[in-house]
Parts: sequence; structure tokens; C-alpha cells
Amino acid sequence: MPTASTRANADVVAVFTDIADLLEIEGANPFRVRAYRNAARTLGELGVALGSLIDQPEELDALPGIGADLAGKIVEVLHTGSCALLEELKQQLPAGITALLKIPGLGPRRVRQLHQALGIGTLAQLRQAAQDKRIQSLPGFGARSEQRMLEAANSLLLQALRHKRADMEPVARSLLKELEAQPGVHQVLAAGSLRRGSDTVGDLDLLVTCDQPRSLMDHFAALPDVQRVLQKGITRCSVQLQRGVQVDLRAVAPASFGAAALYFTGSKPHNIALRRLAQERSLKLNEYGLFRGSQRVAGVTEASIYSALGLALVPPELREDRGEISAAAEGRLPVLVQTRELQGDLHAHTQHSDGRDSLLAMAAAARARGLHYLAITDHCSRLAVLHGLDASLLARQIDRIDAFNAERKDIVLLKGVEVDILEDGTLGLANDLLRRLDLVVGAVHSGYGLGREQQTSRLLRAMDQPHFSILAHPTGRLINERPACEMDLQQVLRHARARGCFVELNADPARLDLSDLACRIAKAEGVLVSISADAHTRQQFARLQHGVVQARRGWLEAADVLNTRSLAQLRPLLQASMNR
Ligand code: DGT
Ligand code: CA
Ligand code: CA
Repeated sequence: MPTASTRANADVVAVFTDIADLLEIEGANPFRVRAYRNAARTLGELGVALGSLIDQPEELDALPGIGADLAGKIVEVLHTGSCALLEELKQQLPAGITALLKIPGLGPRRVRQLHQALGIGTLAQLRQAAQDKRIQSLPGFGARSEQRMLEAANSLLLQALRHKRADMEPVARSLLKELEAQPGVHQVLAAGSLRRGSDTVGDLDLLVTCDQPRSLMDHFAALPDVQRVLQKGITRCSVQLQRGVQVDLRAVAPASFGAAALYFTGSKPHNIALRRLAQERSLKLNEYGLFRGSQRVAGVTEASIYSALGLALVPPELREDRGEISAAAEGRLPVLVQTRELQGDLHAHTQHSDGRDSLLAMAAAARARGLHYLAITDHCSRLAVLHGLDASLLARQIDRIDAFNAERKDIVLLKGVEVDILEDGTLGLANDLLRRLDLVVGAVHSGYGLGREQQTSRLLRAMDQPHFSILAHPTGRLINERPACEMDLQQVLRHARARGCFVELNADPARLDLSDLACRIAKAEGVLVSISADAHTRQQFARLQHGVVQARRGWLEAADVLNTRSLAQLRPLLQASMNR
């Protein structure tokens, strides 16, 4: 029977997000909109499965921002997959209309206008209307914005649907748990790009060993999350879940489990390189094992296969055929950084800018994650500067941190700021303010579209400022939303090293910026990488693990990462970046 407890939190988050978007497009009361948006955010960050709370509505009620009304709707979604309010809203507005909000420059009000004036309710309709030049004559639109919308709609429509890894991880985990609980199931593994830690994942590739594959496939195909069965055989089943996620499940023999794990983890180029290596040794490698003639010489574990090929075990994150095989042959695989090696986090926000939690709550959460220092780097907006608020705001934050450090000894707070890098490469705050801090985190928040040379010299100049420590989310990319800025990344990284600056690997799953390859360039250039959660809530320190996975894909070792340093080791490094 489809049980409510197996439905993912993600379903509730998706329903609430849709409600908020649709209400907003309808022009509903902003407070009502915000209630759904905040609830979606809270639930997205919830550590526990909502399904486990379904029989205790009072527990739901107790969550921040969730009243009796929302708690009722959560239960409704858990039971039915949707809720009456959403269905009602969908009667009034086309279901695809929320996709229009992804077009840069299109907010809810303009989406409503497009719908009312031209009946546009989908990306495809928007594209058609823009091609027909029907939009430019509407009040508030013009030929240029129409052209930009056309380009954006085209690229969104073309965008291959790849899922963010952080969204797919819990889906995979809950499927594995479900499979593991079945009788006669011995081993389970999520292979493919998810296991390799790729920042986006096309589909999930699950492996099991079990006594009765046929009945396991039946069970899998009948899971409540399954929307469509694409293919089903005795040892294989491909399904589509809600939100278009595809999952391939394969049952393999225990003697082949390692070989299958290796094969289905990939990547394909890594597999091909391994097979070539096997051939050179007159061996044959496939998903069933490593064979000499008809004799299986290895296959139960991945390690046995690598070892038979004369290789050290290659961590999944490195299996991209980017030099890992010769490194494994020569015993010079990197010792990849681990989450528990992080000593602190150098980028975090509190309720004093756009964060949600207090300084105390953030400090406690960081401490609970085993961190020994945390830099508070609230935004200092240009607007505040113009109004002369900056000095007093920053001064009060400095006082708060001094008071905290005087009283508490379990974690040290560092005084920082996230300051805008302006288009000319200067910073959004005056030097006499920056000078009072322990570190300055600089970031681009506008002018993403500058040309390559202009963007590069902007960043170089920012690092030439007297107080500049860490270049945050260096390329500005947002996965599936905004491409990396055009720039000469190698030159930027080289300059960072020369100026004693550091670069961030922002662990926000929507960013993961630097990319894996960029991390490798940073390592080659000798610039230290700061893995930061960029937490805006106390729960978001959990993001650090995503950053670490990305860093591992970039071959980073503990020594390559700034915040594996103890505070005593870190201080002089930061001081140098603050006194140029
Ligand atoms: P994705 O799903 O696009 O994020 O990427 P992967 O790497 O998970 O790719 P997928 O799901 O197509 O296949 C899973 C693994 O199976 C892949 O990493 C390597 C292996 N594989 C698939 N097709 C081939 C192939 O034609 N040759 C070889 N050697 N391996 C393959
Ligand atoms: Ca895959
Ligand atoms: Ca696949």
C-alpha cells in the first residue's frame, strides 16, 4: 500500500513553493505568500522525515512558521500528494506559468500582466509571443526586453534536465532504505554520477544483490513514489518518479557486485581506460568481473579489481579519466580532504543582514558541527553605505562579537563582512571600516555580464585593495540558472596567490562554485581554497559536506584547504590579507 511515510519532504516543499508562486502571480496578500515560502524553506531544511510526524500533527505545529493550517496542509500532501488549495489555484492559472518566473526580469506582477494581456501561461507560449513581437508593445516592456526574454526562454526550454546532486541524494537514500528493508536483499549501492559526487545528476543508478530479483523488481515498480515504469525485466527496472527523476535499478550476482559497482559508477571514460589497461594485461573487464579467458580473477569487490590491474583503489570522486589511473598506478593518488578535517567556516550570515538566525544560534550550530571558529560575514549593502548606516551597523556587530568571544570559549567568532566588488574593482565599503575586521570576503553581486577582459581586471583589482581576504563564489554561476561569468580564471587564481588572497568553494548546492576543475586549477596555482557553507540559517552548515565532495572531485587534500588550518595557523594568513 502506498504509505504517506515514504513520500519525500521534497513533495511538500514542491507543493508549498508552487502555492506561493501561484498566489504571488495572482496578486495575493504578500504575508500569505511569505507564509508558504517560509514553510517551504523550513521543511526543506528539516532533518527528520515529515512522514514520521504524520500521526503527531502537534509536532508539525511546533515547527517554526508552521501553524495549524499549514500543518493540516502538510498532512494532506503526505496523504494525497497534493492539496486542495493548489488544485484550486491551478484551475485559475495554467500549471506551467510558474516556470515563467525563471526568466530574468520576470517577477510575479509581470507574469500576471503577460497572462492577462496575451494569455501566456507556459515558456513555449512566451517564446512564441516574443517571436511574433507581441510583447514589446505592452506597457513596461520593450523590444530589448522582449529579445532578452526570447533568449532566456530558448535556453530554459533547451536545458537538459539535470538535477542538483543535493536534491537527488535524499531521494537515493530513501530508495536504498526501502530496498534494504526487503527480505533477501544483501547489498545496496547508489552508483553513477551521484556516487562520483557530480554537482548535477542525470539519473540514479541503483545496484542490489538479492535472493529473489524478480519479486524485488515488482516491489520496486510498485513503490508509491513511482509515477511511470519505463522498463521492467527480471533483474532490471527503470522508473520515473515525481518531478521527472529517472531511476535504473539492477540486481546483480554477489560474485559480480564489485565489477557491477565499478561499471555502473563509471564514469564512462574511466571505464574505458580501465578496460584498455585490462586488455594490455590479456585480461577482460566487464560488468560481471575481471576475466582471464573464462576464469574470473576478480569481481566481488572494486578493490580486488583495481588491485588485479596493479592499481590503488580510486575514490569514486576521481573516476573521470583525468589522470587518476596513472596516479593510482604510481601510488600518488591524493589523500582527499574530509569533512571532519574542517576546523571552521569563513562565510556566514545572521539576521543582521539576510540570514535568519541570531549570531548566538549560528555560533552554537557551527560548534555542534565540530567547528572551532566561524567568521560572521554579514552583507553590508551599498544602500546602507549611502545612508551612512554602515559604520554604526558594523560597529555594533563588532561589539557583539567581542562580547561573545569574551564570554564563550568553545568557539571563536571572527569579524568579517561580505562586501560587494563594484564594477570598477573597488569595494563597496571604505577602507577605514574594513581595516577593523579580521577578514574581508569580497563578491560580485552585479555586472555578471561584463566582457572577459573587463571581468578579469575587475577581480584582479579587487584583490589589489589593501583589505581583501577571500574571493567568494568566484565565477558567480548558479546551477541551471546562470552561467559562470566570463573571465580568465587561471589569471584570477594566480593573482590571488600572488596577493595572499584565498578563493572560496561555496558549498551552497545551487552554486558549488568553484567547480571541480577550477579547484584543480587553484591547487596547481597554489592558492588555498576556503570551503564555506555561506549559511543563512543554522541548519545550512550541513552544506559543508557538499562542498567537501566537490573539493574531493577537484583533487584537494587537507593542505590545499584554508579552513583545515587551526585558528592559530589561520590568523597570520588572514592578517597578511588585511595589511597589504
Ligand atoms: P548521469 O546519469 O548523466 O549524471 O551520469 P552517469 O555517469 O550516472 O551515467 P549513466 O547513468 O548514463 O550511466 C551510469 C554508468 O554506467 C556510467 O557512469 C558508466 C556506465 N556506462 C553507461 N554506459 C556505458 C557505456 O556505453 N560504456 C561503458 N564503459 N560504461 C557505460
Ligand atoms: Ca546516472
Ligand atoms: Ca542510468
